[in-house]
Amino acid sequence: MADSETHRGGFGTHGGESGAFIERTFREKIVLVGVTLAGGDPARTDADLDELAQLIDTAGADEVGRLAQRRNAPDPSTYIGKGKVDEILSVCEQVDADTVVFDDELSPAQQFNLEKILGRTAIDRTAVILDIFAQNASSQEGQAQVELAQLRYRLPRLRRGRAFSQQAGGIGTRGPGETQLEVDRRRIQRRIHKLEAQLRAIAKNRAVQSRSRRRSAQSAVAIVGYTNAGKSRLLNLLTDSGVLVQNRLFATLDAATRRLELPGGERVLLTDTVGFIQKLPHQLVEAFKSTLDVVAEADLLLHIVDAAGPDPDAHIAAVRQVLKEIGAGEVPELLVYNKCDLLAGRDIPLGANRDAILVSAATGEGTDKLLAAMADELRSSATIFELHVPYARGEVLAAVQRAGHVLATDSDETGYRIQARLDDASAARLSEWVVG
Ligand SMILES: Nc1nc2c(ncn2[C@@H]2O[C@H](COP(=O)(O)OP(=O)(O)OP(=O)(O)O)[C@@H](O)[C@H]2O)c(=O)[nH]1
Ligand SMILES: [Mg+2]
Repeated sequence: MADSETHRGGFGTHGGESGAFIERTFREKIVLVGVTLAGGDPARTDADLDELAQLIDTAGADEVGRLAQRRNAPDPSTYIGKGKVDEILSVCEQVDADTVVFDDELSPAQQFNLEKILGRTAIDRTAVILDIFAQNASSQEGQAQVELAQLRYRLPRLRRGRAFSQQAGGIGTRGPGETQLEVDRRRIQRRIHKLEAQLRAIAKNRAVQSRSRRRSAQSAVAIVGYTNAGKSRLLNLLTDSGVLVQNRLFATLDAATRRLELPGGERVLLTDTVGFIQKLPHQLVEAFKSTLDVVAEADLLLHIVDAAGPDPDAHIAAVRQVLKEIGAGEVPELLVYNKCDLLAGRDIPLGANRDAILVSAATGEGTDKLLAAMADELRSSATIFELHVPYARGEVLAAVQRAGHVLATDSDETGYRIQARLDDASAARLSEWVVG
């Protein structure tokens, strides 16, 4: 049995104050653990662990071993089976690991039990991603968003006897009959409320700015995609900017907006955004919601895919999942395969996406086609139609809502009058109901 006193817990004595789950003063040795649940594919689990290794590296630590298990369902108390926990313990002892990282989110109880048995920090992918975000946040808003996400993750994981803060005295110290745990919870709650208020104020300010942009009638285009797909480099190329580009995950946390003129003279506002990933922690999605509003409110998305990446289709699916979560599932999207210069002779793994545009932000190849496609798309998606749908045809109303963006709905004696922005194909399908 390892001596639990020689290793800090993920939420132990150091966890609270520094905010980091992985130590930064030296490179921690980390064992990765993945589970393939019923119906899952072990090859997928292995690919996920490769990505987790990349996350660990970005967070400043080294993978020294990995274990995978197939299970029908997670074990409620230790996530993996008891036998596997013992196996992890012996691997950890062999390689003198500091921390064990699970690829899926652990419940607070699972985490507690695992740390007790393993005698070392046990954390999950979420904690690693939170760490990276914390390292990369530079703006006041980004820092507040990351801290909020961290505290919401930490709150249910606070433990008795493991102080969140060592500070004593002053406001917020323990009242009569109050345990240290209660004091810590209350302190975190207060901090959460303060951050929420701060973020609301920043978002309100931004909403005022974006309304004034709207009045200038420029189209808004947002660059979205998996982390490290080349979004920032493409923004730099298209707009001659100097946004930070790095071969690291989550280099960009703050949205950057630049003006861009399309070949036909149309002016658009192009915004680079935070990258997405599979199993993106919901705490982060929540905390970044106001920043991600630019995506939900955009007229068009450039969905950037790393053509040379390990599994473009899985990345596309993960990005679309997050887009749905942030209310941007219906925004028209141009699929753009980037880094085509790296494929040298190999086929581009387009799969079902034959219409995708191929570019290289490194060589500039394909960007003229991209600009032309953006102009086309904006023109077609900007057409506003008026439709008249009889009351009895509720399914047509639903079809309009699915097909486009409803701007206004009114009603008369016979039915609904709807103003909607539709693309050409949808307008053709609904032509029977179009009146103007
Ligand atoms: N060879 C090649 N490398 C590229 C291309 N586009 C981007 N890269 C490289 O890919 C890495 C990531 O690029 P970024 O532009 O920072 O990627 P991002 O999508 O903004 O990433 P995050 O902000 O971290 O989500 C950098 O090392 C870039 O130089 C490309 O077309 N070809
Ligand atoms: Mg970026």
